[in-house]
Amino acid sequence: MLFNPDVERLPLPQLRTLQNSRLKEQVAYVYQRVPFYQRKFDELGINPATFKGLEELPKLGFTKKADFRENYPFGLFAVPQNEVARLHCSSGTTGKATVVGYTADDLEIFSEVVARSLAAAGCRPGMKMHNSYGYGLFTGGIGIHYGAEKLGMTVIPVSGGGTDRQLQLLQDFQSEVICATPSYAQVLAEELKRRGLSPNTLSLRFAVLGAEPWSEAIRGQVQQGLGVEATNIYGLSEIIGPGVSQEDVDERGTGSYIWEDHFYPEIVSQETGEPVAEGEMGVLVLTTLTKKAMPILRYWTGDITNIYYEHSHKRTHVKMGPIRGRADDMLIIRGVNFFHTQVEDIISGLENVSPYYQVVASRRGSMDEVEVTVEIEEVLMRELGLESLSDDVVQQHECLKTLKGTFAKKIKDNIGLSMKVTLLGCGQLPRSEGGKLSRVKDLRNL
Ligand code: ADP
Ligand code: K
Repeated sequence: MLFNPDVERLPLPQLRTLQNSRLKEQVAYVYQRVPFYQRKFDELGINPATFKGLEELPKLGFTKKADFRENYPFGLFAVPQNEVARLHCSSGTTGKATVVGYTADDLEIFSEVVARSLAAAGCRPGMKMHNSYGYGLFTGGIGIHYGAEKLGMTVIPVSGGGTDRQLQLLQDFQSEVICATPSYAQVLAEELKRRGLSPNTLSLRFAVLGAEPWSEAIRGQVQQGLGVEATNIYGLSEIIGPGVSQEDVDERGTGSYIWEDHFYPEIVSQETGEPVAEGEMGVLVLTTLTKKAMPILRYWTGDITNIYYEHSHKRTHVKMGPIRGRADDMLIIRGVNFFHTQVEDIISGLENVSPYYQVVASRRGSMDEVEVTVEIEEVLMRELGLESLSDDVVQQHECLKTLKGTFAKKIKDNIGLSMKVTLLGCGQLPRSEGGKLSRVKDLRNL
């Protein structure tokens, strides 16, 4: 089901025309109303009256996280405070929290794009939505909530944490849909299994997962563990919140549609800031085409991905691949750049290891070191009669020694770096408590 088929299937030439006129309007609007953009455009010699639209977009420079911090709290707003219907803050994954604001019309757009996303994820009017995203200042919980209502769902605003209660509610209310971070969905799946309960005791059919990078391995675990079809939802507070892009349930693994009538995407080189060719990896840069309280032009998301068109599919809008990591999250180890998701890819190809892992970068002398810790599957642990693992125990078991060696070699071959590999027993790595799980620790500059 398409929530807004006219727009979601708008032929590309018409979509471009729409984007172009919206962009020109937006540029004139921010020039008039936001001193930050007025100064910027003056410096860059941009005249909104003669601005040509999309073809000149790259001339506008970037808006970065630091610009939000410097204009904290309301400096980037384009409307007087009494026209702001709601404020949110980003989680501040990197640095100080960012304040964002919405007019009543902006909130309508927010609900519209979330409703489109949920419909693409398989949700239908009348289905019950168990919303495990955190409610409060973050955009996740409330953003999903209103979008689900707009679609006509029954929303259960559970928020994050309290795994016991979550499972109880899932059983008692028999919700068809769950929204959560992928790491928390993993926790719920695992807990269900630990209790010896089959996913058939629940009525879940769809899971909508986002707010942090995740992999096909995690998708597999959640789908199997909760008995769902799991899709990706992507978004960020600076642009609107969740619902900037969404994977279609029938097109899983082929990327997430960006609702480009509202959010214009570009991919630029992380080093030069220049646009790259379609399909190539780089930093995702987003421009809001319709937002009024806090319009943002060319926001440097820091998220590394690619965008491409797949003309054979259900919608005309462009797709983005999974987020490969963050530009500022990239680790440079002994001159080699890498993302923890590369380690994740290797793990997903290994047998007998769980999708839980941790990457820790540290420094001994002037030497950067990386330690990768993975968990051994419960089945193998049971076969070996082991409760937990330590290095000594690993040395006593040929199959664990081999597994460790294979993993280390794959890392070396694929990433070009030697890393220390540690094997732990199932359940020995920390789990998400409802929020985000940090799988990477960089201890080098502490
Ligand atoms: P929150 O952290 O509360 O979700 P933010 O706006 O602070 O909200 O976070 C936005 C960032 O979260 C994005 O820039 C991206 O790095 C990450 N993110 C959001 N959704 C996804 C997703 N589906 N896959 C990967 N990363 C995501
Ligand atoms: K996030």
